[in-house]
Amino acid sequence: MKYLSLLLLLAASSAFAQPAPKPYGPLPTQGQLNWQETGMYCLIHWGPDTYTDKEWGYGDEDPKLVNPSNFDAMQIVGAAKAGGFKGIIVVAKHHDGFCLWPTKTTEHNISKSPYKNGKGDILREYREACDKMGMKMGVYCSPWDRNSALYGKPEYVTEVYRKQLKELYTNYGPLFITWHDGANGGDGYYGGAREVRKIERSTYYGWDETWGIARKLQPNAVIFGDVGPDIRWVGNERGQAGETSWATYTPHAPDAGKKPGNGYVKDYEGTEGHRDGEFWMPAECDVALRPGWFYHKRQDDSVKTPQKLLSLYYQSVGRGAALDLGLSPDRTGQLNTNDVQSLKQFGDVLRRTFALNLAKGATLTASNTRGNNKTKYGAASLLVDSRYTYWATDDKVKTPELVLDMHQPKTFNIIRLRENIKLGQRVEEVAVDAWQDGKWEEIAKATSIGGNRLIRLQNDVSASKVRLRITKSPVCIALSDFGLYKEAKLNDVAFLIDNSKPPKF
Ligand code: FUL
Repeated sequence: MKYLSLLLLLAASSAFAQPAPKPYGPLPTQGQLNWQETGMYCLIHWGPDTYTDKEWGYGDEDPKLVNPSNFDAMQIVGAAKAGGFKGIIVVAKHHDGFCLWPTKTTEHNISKSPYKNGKGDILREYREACDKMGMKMGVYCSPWDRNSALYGKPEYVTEVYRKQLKELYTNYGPLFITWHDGANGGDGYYGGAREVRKIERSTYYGWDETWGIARKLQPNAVIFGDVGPDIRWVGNERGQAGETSWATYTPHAPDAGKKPGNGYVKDYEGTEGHRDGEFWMPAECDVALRPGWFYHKRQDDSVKTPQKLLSLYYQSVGRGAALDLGLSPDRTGQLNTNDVQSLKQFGDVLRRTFALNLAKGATLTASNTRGNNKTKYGAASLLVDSRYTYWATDDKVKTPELVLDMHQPKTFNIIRLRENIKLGQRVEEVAVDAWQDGKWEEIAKATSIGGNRLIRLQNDVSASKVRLRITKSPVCIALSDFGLYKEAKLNDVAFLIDNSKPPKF
């Protein structure tokens, strides 16, 4: 008896002594982890272009044009929330230079419009709506400014652009992202000069210093730019990350060497990222709900359908990237009902689909558990709703297997896998099998697991046993999630909406 307790004690202490797996490659910052959990947000374009029916204003638009009859931030933010989005990015200034907040840096702002007799502040209204609805907020302030007479001179950067960012970072509460687009320089009004002004994209804005302002004033915000430094552009505006998409990336700015910088970049490499990338810099997929980023009446019938949004969701969020969906309020200052309806149906399908993980309650048998310590590293963590509890294997075990016995047949068509990315992106390839007619049949394969990987099967699979095989990983695994889901049918959702009965979960 004495020996038995001693043995048990030894076994337990050696198991607990087993250190956590060593992190692999570049790791996310806290801001990047928050961003990964945010997953989906909307980018809201509204301003002079809404009234001139353009996509890029020249910079000479009369502020009086911006005169919404019924601007309603709650309607817009509420529609985004109903779509399952967790935050919004407000385009506070687009290339035309018009500022939606009463900035001290230029006269070309909302206080010169008739809106609220010059006392309006669109940013403040969005902030209040976000707070009321539990939504996150971010800002987009275009570096290119076709209105400013100073654009092209160093003073534009020091006296206008950076001061605008300071105002936005100081007066509108905590921001989760600051978004810096890559369209830079060209013809414009420029205070009446009406000429072409070219700048050196990678050096003109002094990005290191400019981003330093965000780091100081909004330490939890991530910075999005063509090539980071925190979040990279996916390289297209179709909302699609690569089938293989690494969170790691090495930007190619020739002047800045390998340092992240908003300079020249091989955009197309943003789609897949780099397996051996030097930085943790996952992709954001931006795509508009309509053909354009701004509202155009003629596009009222071209709003992306919930089905289309769903496939974009799997091609962005499902590949470890984020979905940044463009919304375009109209001239009244609200979203068109077609947009609202599509968002709502999309959100309902997502909520209903992911409400139930069919793998819950399964008996799990793993081929290996780190230090045999099931409490700390056991596969049961995969079914716990946390992105950071995880199943880990011994250092030398890089291709383990896991069998899930669900005890009765379950029908699914979505498989979800996530790694504990606090330990880096480790797993390169996996395969999933289903027990069919007395044998294992491969039903799916996937690459680059990372923070989120959704596999949408062509057909439903019914099985009582499922097997996960990690087929390629340079190091031992640290997997945090395994889920099986059955996608809700859009028709069911539409039916519920028609009857004004929100689905119950
Ligand atoms: C681009 C801009 O040129 C477009 O107008 C839009 O704002 C898009 C989201 O970013 O760089």
